[in-house]
Amino acid sequence: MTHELRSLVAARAALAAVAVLALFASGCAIDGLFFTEVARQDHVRVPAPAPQTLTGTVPQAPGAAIQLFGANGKALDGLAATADGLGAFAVEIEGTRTLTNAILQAQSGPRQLLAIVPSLPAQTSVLNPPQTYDLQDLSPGALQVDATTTAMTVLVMGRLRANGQSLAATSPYSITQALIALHQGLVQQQAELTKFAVMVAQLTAVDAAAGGAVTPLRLMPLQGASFLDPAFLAAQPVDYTGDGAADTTTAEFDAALAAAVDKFAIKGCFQPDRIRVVLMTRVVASPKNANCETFSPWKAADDKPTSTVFVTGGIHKETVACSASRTSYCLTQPVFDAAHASLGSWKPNQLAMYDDATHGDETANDGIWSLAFDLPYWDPALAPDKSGVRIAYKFTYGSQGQTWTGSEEFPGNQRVLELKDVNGDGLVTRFDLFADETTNKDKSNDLASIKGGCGQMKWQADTVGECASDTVERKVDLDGDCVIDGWPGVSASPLTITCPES
Ligand SMILES: [Ca+2]
Ligand SMILES: [Ca+2]
Ligand SMILES: [Ca+2]
Ligand SMILES: [Ca+2]
Repeated sequence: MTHELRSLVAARAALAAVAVLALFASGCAIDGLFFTEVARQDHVRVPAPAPQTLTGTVPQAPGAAIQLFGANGKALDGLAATADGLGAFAVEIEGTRTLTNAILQAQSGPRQLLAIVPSLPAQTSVLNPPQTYDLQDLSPGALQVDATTTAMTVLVMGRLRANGQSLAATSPYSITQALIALHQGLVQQQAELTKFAVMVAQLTAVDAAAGGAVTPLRLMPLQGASFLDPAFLAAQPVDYTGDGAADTTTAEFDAALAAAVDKFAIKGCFQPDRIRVVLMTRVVASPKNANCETFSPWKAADDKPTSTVFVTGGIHKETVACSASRTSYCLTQPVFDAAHASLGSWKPNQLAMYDDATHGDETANDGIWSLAFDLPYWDPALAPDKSGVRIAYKFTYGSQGQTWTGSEEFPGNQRVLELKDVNGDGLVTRFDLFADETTNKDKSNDLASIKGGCGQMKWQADTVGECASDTVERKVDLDGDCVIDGWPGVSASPLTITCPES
């Protein structure tokens, strides 16, 4: 035997020993018959794949009950364990089972700590030895389950709810990316994220031995309900705001969460070059514009009871066209033409809008008319001149096929919109009151100078001096009290693709 061969044999023996040690060290029972069968290459009896183990630590809650929940918020049967005296835990998971956007909860009395497990793959082969995954390798920022991972979990859930997305319908890749961004934001002490994380830290610091087992955080509150359980505050006075007085309502928690979820995005795996756009308007008798002044919607359009709402427009001429020197972040002529046609090619009263909860419309008969379009897209921030796909459009109030006369919201000018997904929900949404000349109207814009109005609308990248730009999607005043409330509701879902594996 040559020296080389002897070394090789020794190395293989050592490797085998390590493998066997690893099997025993994992503490999982392996059926001796399984090895015999495999050794004989006899596959008559196919054993179940070896189990997997999820390990981690929750130092703040030694002895805690550990439970895994699915992406639907329901407890996963059998996926539970008890942490030891130092907070270490190991949850055994059947080898056939895949975890996707699962939530791990550690509970000790009223003390509750959370973390997200974006993905834990099932065993790919019955021949695989038992696998052990540590939470910190699966969940960015989860070196241990603590107040920070708890805050990150609620922030992810809050962001999804604000987007109208569900955890179950979001890719683990997207959740992983969001956790990375969130953790970075917290490390950098981003103000809104930190404020919310401090509140969660107060709530999770509640004495585990205190009476009651009502935990502070709800995994899947009903729409409109708080992620903070009021029953917890009632049973367990906590000063989560840090002003020295116990807090009895969820109001400040909810406000801090709403502010914090605006500071990061959950980027789904959206189509890279197309986006769904929902245009919305409302025809009301005495609307208030962005100056908070009442205006008439009937300056150019006739107030006819038989009329309905239409929209028309096209690609704005200031969208960059592809050329020899610009081959990306631009529109080719065929793409330009198709998108222009889908926006109505500036023919009035042809493209009907809907107030029946279809075509992107969220609520039937609420007076908000909507129409969804699928248009070419790139993120303007990535373009060399920071410009995106730019569209122009106008609403009309008339009858099918009517001319502009007596139906348009204002003559001579148009609304402008640069396609940019500001809130990261994979949609571009834009709501403007019919005939409001203070928002995204391009010329003769009536926005008051005190609000940054300069008479005309500049694209965001071209904004100079103190001129306000109102050319991208944004939150709006939904109830006409001149205070901006939130994102307009739509029933459209984003254009998605299968996510790349992380
Ligand atoms: Ca307080
Ligand atoms: Ca509606
Ligand atoms: Ca959006
Ligand atoms: Ca309002």
